[in-house]
Amino acid sequence: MDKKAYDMGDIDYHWCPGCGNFLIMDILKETLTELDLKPEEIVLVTGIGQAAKMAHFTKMNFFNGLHGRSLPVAMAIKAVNPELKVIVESGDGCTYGEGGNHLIHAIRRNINVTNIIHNNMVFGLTKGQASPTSQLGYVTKMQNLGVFVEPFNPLTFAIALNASFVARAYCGDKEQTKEILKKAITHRGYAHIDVFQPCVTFNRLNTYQWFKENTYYLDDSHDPYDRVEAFRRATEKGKYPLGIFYINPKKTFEENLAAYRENDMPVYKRKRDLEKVSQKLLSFV
Ligand SMILES: Cc1ncc(C[n+]2csc(CCOP(=O)(O)OP(=O)(O)O)c2C)c(N)n1
Ligand code: SF4
Ligand SMILES: [Mg+2]
Repeated sequence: MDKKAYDMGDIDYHWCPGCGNFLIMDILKETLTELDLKPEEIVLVTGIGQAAKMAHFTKMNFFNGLHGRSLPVAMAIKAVNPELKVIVESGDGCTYGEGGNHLIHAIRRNINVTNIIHNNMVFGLTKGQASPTSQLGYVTKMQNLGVFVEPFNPLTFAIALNASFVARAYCGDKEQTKEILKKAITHRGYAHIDVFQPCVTFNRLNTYQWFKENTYYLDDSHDPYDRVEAFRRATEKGKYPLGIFYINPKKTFEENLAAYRENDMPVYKRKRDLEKVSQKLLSFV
């Protein structure tokens, strides 16, 4: 596979110069190239926001949905065609704010998708309001006395829901993020990757330098199959650990669906007797 296969060619990228979204896009393209996944084998499902625009800037199947509503779309795609590799991708506001309820149930159902959250700790597209992950005391034009709500912790949240795969990365570290993404994309089941991403225009607190100085990597002594330990690491005060916190192999949503219990042929490929289906539907009226 050639990385250029995911390029849109000569297009305008509606992101600010220096935005961390460029790095995430590049890392994702390289990860997919190294995994030898063809653009036609992938569907990128996004919500609304700066992060979500990535669907317009990469060459692969995509669905750019409503704010916070990417996961139900991803679930429907997997239900109809489990053979597709579905990557969900959006911002911290879209995923943890507007889409919070969908997130709970996508994790519980264990839909076999990779969920990449560009966590810039701000609402970028709408010009810099606080998001669920903004830090305490963070001052914006809207929160002019500083944020007084404790930030949402996506990792403890996902581990508490017994998610199948939970990780955190920083887009300034290309090789490490690529390795985490490779493991997440090849993982069978819901994989949650919160990716720290500087917003150079609206977040002057959590800068490239800040992320560098305030993160470190989990080492080999961390056992990702130990849920209590994963939870403990995700609640650490001070510097933020990066890496794979938790892995919990279990049956996926698709495997649990009645349609796939005895037949793994994607539903969309199956022949339907439309007469029979409509008779059955009419019998409910
Ligand atoms: C239901 C709904 N609420 C609010 C909005 C307005 N809105 C669009 S993008 C956005 C914030 C996006 O922030 P985030 O998801 O963190 O993405 P970023 O732009 O930071 O990448 C908001 C509030 C909307 N489009 N739909
Ligand atoms: S406003 Fe922030 S998140 Fe949006 S493109 Fe600019 S730097 Fe990136
Ligand atoms: Mg954001």
